[in-house]
Amino acid sequence: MLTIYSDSHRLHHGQAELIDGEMRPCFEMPSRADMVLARVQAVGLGEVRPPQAFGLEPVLRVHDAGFVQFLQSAWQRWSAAGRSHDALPLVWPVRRLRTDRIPQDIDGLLGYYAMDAGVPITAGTWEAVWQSAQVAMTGAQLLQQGERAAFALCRPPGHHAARDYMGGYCYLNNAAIAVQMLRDQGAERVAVLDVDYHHGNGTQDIFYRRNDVLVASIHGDPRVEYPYFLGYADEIGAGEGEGYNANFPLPHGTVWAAYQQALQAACERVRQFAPDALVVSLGVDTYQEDPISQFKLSSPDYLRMGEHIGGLGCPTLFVMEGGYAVEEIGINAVNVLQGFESAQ
Ligand code: OKP
Ligand code: ZN
Repeated sequence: MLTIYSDSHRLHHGQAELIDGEMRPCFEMPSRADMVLARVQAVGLGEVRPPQAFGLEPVLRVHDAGFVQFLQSAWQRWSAAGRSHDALPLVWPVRRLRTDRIPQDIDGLLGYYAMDAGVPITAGTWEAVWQSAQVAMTGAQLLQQGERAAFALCRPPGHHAARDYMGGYCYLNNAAIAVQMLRDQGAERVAVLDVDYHHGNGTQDIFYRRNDVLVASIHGDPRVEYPYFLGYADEIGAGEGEGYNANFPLPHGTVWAAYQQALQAACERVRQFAPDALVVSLGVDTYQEDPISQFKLSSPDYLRMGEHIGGLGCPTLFVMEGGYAVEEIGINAVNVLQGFESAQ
């Protein structure tokens, strides 16, 4: 399987995130992607290629132009305000506050375009975010050119980012951009299977009213887990998209036996949809040692996960999302890819 990777991810390295009431070093760090790349090379998964340049147009097929402009200019605005540490939002428009007026000041803009404080913006963030999206688009093009599978080693991740907001370490929704590109290049139906521990609220939101893209997600129950405000089982899509969103929330402590049942059900939905292509939002923060997550999968379980996905027999683009147990992130992610290949 081909891997697409860019060193540019290193340009994004937030200093700190707000967690448990403290500013602590960001869990979403450059060594995550380095470890995954090292494992891809150690097992000889296949060739590693740099991304191609697709420009802004495919990004704007998914994201709001004002939001993208904000991302591009946020660091400049922040540093023009005399600040040198990471940019972070600190006020959000909750119920009955106005969202029909976009603030002009950088602090207002950060709050307007963010869902949480998990999205530090640094001098190099935009370039890393941009290249991460190009990595995903390159993967989509490979599928379109006839590859059976590809691995987009994206960093930063994307599935919490929606049309016009960032959040949860995510800025642009790499998987959604890849899905839209596949659609625009002729795939009639595209399915997303999101196996990251956290609900992919951004991806769900982007495709919620559409019947050409099925989104299925297995994740920690939002009653007790981030992102808290989306990811319930009764979110089934709306309008034309009714029946084309499927959530499988699972409790803290979930082990493989229960996870596998949800995975089987999600795969069944994908099979019924008969997609021309599948995009897997591949987070491995379901791992038992993950420092911010509460599922209990072991490293061999990821081989089984890959086998289930491979059993769908669908052209598949894997897009890297979360996974914060840095020592094992490479083993776990590449186990999914090798399990997938073994089932082909
Ligand atoms: C990004 B991805 C944990 C706080 C979680 C944000 C998590 C973002 C995860 N107590 N803060 O889905 O892996
Ligand atoms: Zn996650």
